[in-house]
Amino acid sequence: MMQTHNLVRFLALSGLQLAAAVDANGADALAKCPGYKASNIKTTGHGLKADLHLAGPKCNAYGTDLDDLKLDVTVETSDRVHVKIYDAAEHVYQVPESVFPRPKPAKGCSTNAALKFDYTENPFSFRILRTETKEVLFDSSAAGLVMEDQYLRLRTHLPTDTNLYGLGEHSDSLRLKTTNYTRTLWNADMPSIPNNRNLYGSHPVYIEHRTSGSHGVFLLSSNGMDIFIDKDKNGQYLEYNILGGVFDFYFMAGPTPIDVTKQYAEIAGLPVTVPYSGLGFHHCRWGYQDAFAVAEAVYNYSKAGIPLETMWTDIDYMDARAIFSLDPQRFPLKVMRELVAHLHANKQKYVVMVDPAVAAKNYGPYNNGVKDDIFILNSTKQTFHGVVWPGLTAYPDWFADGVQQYWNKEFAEFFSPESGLDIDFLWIDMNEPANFCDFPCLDPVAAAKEYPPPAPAVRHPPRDLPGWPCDFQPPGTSCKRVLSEQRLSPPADLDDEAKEFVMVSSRDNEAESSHTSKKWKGLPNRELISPPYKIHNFWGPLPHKSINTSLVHHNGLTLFDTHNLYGTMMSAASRQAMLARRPSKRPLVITRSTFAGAGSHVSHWLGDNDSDWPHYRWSISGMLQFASIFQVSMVGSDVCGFNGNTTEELCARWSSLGAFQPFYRNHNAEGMIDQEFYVWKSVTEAARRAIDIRYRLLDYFYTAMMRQSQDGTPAMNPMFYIYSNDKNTFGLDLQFFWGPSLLVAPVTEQGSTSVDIYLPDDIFYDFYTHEQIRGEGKNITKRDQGLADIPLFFRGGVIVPLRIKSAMTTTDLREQDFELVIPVGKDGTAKGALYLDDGDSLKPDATSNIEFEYKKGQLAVNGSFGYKTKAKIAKVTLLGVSSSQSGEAGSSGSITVDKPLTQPFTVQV
Ligand code: MIG
Repeated sequence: MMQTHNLVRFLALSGLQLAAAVDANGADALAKCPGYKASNIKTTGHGLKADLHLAGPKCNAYGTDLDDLKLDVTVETSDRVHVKIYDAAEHVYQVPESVFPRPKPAKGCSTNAALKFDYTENPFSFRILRTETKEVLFDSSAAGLVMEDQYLRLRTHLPTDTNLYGLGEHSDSLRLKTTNYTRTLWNADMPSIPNNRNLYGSHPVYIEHRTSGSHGVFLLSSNGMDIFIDKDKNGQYLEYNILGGVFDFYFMAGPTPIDVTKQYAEIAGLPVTVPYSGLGFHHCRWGYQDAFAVAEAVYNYSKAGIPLETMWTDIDYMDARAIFSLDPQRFPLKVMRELVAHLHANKQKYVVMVDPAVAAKNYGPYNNGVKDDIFILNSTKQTFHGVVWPGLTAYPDWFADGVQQYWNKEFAEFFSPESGLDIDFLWIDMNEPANFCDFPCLDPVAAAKEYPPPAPAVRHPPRDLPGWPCDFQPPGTSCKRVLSEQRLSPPADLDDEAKEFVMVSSRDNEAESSHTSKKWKGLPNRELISPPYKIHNFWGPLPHKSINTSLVHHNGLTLFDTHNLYGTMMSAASRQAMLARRPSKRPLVITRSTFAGAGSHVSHWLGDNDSDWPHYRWSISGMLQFASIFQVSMVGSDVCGFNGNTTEELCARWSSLGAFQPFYRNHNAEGMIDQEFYVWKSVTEAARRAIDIRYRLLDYFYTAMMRQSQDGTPAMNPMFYIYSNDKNTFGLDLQFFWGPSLLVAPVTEQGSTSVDIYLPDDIFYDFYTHEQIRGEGKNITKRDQGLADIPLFFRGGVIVPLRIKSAMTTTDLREQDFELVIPVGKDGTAKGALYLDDGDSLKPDATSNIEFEYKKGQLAVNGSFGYKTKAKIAKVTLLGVSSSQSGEAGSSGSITVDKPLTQPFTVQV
């Protein structure tokens, strides 16, 4: 198997690589680096400008020292300072504005700035302080500044064992280790997502949380880097070691972790809105042999009474693994159209995978790409070839002129509702970009020989598919199979104009400077394959398992500089291609590779985990880093585990935990035992119960997700986001808040039926029994948690709207009435919100923003009520009501009401 083969190779390579990273010559030279001296210092209305020149002879530790630098400090908002150090000529690579639009500074804010910039002239270093308390948050004097063409170093002092979060993508603890810990950012196809390694995405942002407050630091750089977090005789530090680019820092003032998260959204963009139905349960697996196997799984889900919202198909559907093609025998077009039509008729959705790499063979998508000149070219201006699933492949160059039109056109054709595969959402993979042709990949044609692997035979014997229309049955079954020509009437709304539609981003995408200009294009004469400084890339050489870093984009940038952007650029292009087919609908695009800001285009799943207990636990910190820190709000792990065989117990536990990830999808690797939720009785039971709870709470969670898309308030909360003064919460990453109220604390150990749960000093209510539990800043133990149980608690003070009954699809769910649960807080009050719209319009024309407030026995419902729904509030349940209300301290009570969600009202409860 692929995975085992990869693993052996990794180990060999990473050993080599680690040795190389501690390059004695470079390290010696580094000690002699001169640092910089600031001159020509000018304060400006909103900051400061200066020149930086080397303060002594060049050290040329891992490249050539740059001499003529500029320092540019801008107080951009009252909470944000931008510090940029770059070459005066501006030839050094910077992340293109088309990929990462820069935030606009607010006007007139420097007077009340929460952060202050301070500096030392010679040797130059700078500090960021909290204006009010003078507390130093960042101090670059911990080591001399080094800025070379192939290496940058900057080190900040930090308090000992401070609380750091972020710097992903990683599978480590949410709170980062502070001793001998390295985070490497270099996007990579990384089976089994091991700890302490670079994974699929790069997000060079961290939150530092102190009892005195939280702040954030974002380094806008797409170059490969190592971030060392360690301590020496001078104390704790964090050090950036970067392969190029400039120092482009944004400091965010907080002072709460949620503030930092919101401030980061102002820089990296707000996460895209997700369709309501996207929050339903998804099922996928790699290895369904034909369309009928897919249909069978859909049927079995419904037979088992497990609500399946969206069915997915992996690369199996492709003809010899070539994107934009269907296997004519196993997944023929007519059958696939029947499948999708049937799903749609049942209010279900369908998704398939698209990889970036296009099969280099005589077929439309390749021929068009060559003709349109949108593939990455090699040094002789021929199409560059690597090897992915279909064998020899070409890679779209997301910087090429016309690449968006090309991608739109292929999508419009292959995913045409009239004549193709009418998918609802999209899955994109392998966009690090991945390449099976091992570095140096001298003979891709030979390397492609093993690919594509032979397709499995069409399944025999034919079997009936109960629950599916007769004309969908596999050939040879008792049912007479007549495929109707056109089950779906062609949608009227997709006219030619719509096909041409290209979405204009709501943030200004400034056009790049002309292709001939050298601005930000990268310095010439660099070592683009094996630069002198070696980052701790798990795969060793930078291009290994990916494509050559010396390749040059159509606009002159090198892959060496842009490697970490590839997945996000594919994400943006794919979102636009989905919008071009359906301009008015919110796309849901799930990508593997990401860079900072990806959340403003797409959503993410955590990649190829293993079906084991550690990966089940790590799924929580993996999810929280994306949802709560990186502003990729929609994220989740492969439920039940991907690589390796899952177990009944693990799958049952994960089916419950997964229901409290934003993105909830069961996914499995090829060749592993089946793990559909209906395979085991206990898992069926666990999944049904978890989905029932998730769906009843879906509007509560949707409200939180929509809020995150509006103002950056995270829908998912690590414990320390809510209890930021309670030190005991800072390291917790096995329990978390799903939305503002619901505390989720799953059983985390194999064979266990109990879990210790930390309850801060606050009031909680058991979700199931409504029992009030006074948190005392210590652990409680929940026992007797069977395979279908997951401990859940309401947090006092947050009103939660629930649908009274769940349903088999989210479409039907939206018809159900609401119950309002009012878990009264410590101060005897509670507040909450409910957002309503049609669930899938890009720009809904009617919305409701309803606010609930409970005080002294009265519930007030106010806000705006633009969205028309028949669902009403039918029940109000008060938890923890005081003796004046019910005569019994701590008791709960429900009342029946009949209140339409069309206007404000108050009720006595
Ligand atoms: O080389 O498409 O992460 O979810 O099932 C493996 C097959 C390619 C990796 C994805 C995984 C997917 C698999 N893909």
